[in-house]
Amino acid sequence: MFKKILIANRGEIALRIIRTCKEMGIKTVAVYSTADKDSLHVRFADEAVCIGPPPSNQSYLNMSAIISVAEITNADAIHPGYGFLAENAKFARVCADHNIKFIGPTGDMIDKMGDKVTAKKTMREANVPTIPGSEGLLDSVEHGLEVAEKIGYPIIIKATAGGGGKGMRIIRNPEQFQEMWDSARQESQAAFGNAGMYLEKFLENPRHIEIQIIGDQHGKACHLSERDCSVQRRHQKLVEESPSPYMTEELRIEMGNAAVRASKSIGYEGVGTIEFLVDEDRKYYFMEMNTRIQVEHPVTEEVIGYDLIKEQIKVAAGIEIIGQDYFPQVHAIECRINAEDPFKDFRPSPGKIKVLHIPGGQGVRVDTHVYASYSIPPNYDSMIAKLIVSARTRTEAITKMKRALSEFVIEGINTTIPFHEQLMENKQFAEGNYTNKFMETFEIKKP
Ligand code: MV4
Repeated sequence: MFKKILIANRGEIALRIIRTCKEMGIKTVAVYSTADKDSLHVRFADEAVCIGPPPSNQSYLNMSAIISVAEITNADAIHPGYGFLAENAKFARVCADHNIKFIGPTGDMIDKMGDKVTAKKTMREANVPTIPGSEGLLDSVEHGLEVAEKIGYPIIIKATAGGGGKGMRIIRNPEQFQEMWDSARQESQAAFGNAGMYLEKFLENPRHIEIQIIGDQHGKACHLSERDCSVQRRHQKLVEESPSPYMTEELRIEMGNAAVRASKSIGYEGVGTIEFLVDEDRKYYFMEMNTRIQVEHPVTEEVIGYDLIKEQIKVAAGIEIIGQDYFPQVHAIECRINAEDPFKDFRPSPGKIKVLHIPGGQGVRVDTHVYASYSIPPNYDSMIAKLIVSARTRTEAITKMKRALSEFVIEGINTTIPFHEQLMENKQFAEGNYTNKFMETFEIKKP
């Protein structure tokens, strides 16, 4: 087992990783930017080293500074958390070159899943359903028009280097093609340095349902059931839950097996997520794979009673998994609490937290790095807490979430708490009747 892990991240996930390391008897090293000098991850780690000024590209994305700290402090592994360097194949390779274990998959596995055309081809070969579309990259507008004609409009063009919504365009008729093509390519070139595009049939009303998987260094893999992440706004998840209200026992087994096939087909090592779109006929299609621990991992932890960070560290250390699949035992819901004003188009609201009260009680979990008098810096993402509840049934979980939200007090900044309170009262949400279009029509009432 590792003796000392460097955590190349900040905020709640850095704290989350430190907590598990403590329970495992592993020493921790925090790295931080000057904006985070008063952060809890700095205080709770055994050692902490400043790696640069507030901008991420000079601190949390600064590979040489992070590797230097790992060498100076004698860390034998680096946990990247999510975001920042978590899906950076070059960083995974640099770690390996320095004999530091990157807690996650190899650079080659990250590359394979990071390029969406390659990932889709890999999935087709593993017999995982994919959305009908182009075989590979499109080489011209003419080629795109030809494929679109064959599968029928509407279609969607996506950046092979993309993911999470960037470089995507929905095209409803051939007249729009050229214009959409040009703008999507331009956007992708600017964002990823790669203008490669592929094409798919556009699904109008899908759900975003993802399967958590874990694979070890011995070729074993299993799934840990699903999370429904359909409640999103501008490709930002707001609420996640498990089990999905749309799931059936048969579909869970099918999708779970498909996710395990996906994982095994690349000899995947680490925790990962296979994202699927599920249509109105409950047909499921591979969308993309995330090769990291995700923000919403606690939802899965609560329904199967399992510390995913601990398991992630164990497989990174070469320990074999049992290899049995896990099925939800309870219902869990997570609300992301962001420092944003939900009444002003979710615009960021950094600043000092003057008053803080964190909810508690049975089945209530809050993952956060904030405390009373803490100032939220404007430099990073706006998520400041995750409120996770678990109960025997979905109805009870919603009731518990309402109660926990009503106890949550954060003064000095605006947060998404009032949005979540309204969402929990929504009839469609209560019925589990929502798709990825839900937020387009959800109306937030001003107080
Ligand atoms: C799609 C789609 C419909 N049809 N692909 C959004 C982010 C990226 N991962 C892929 N996305 C989508 N791909 C086809 N063929 C709809 C979306 C999509 C979406 C998916 C899941 C959750 C929220 C979404 C919001 C808008 C679009």
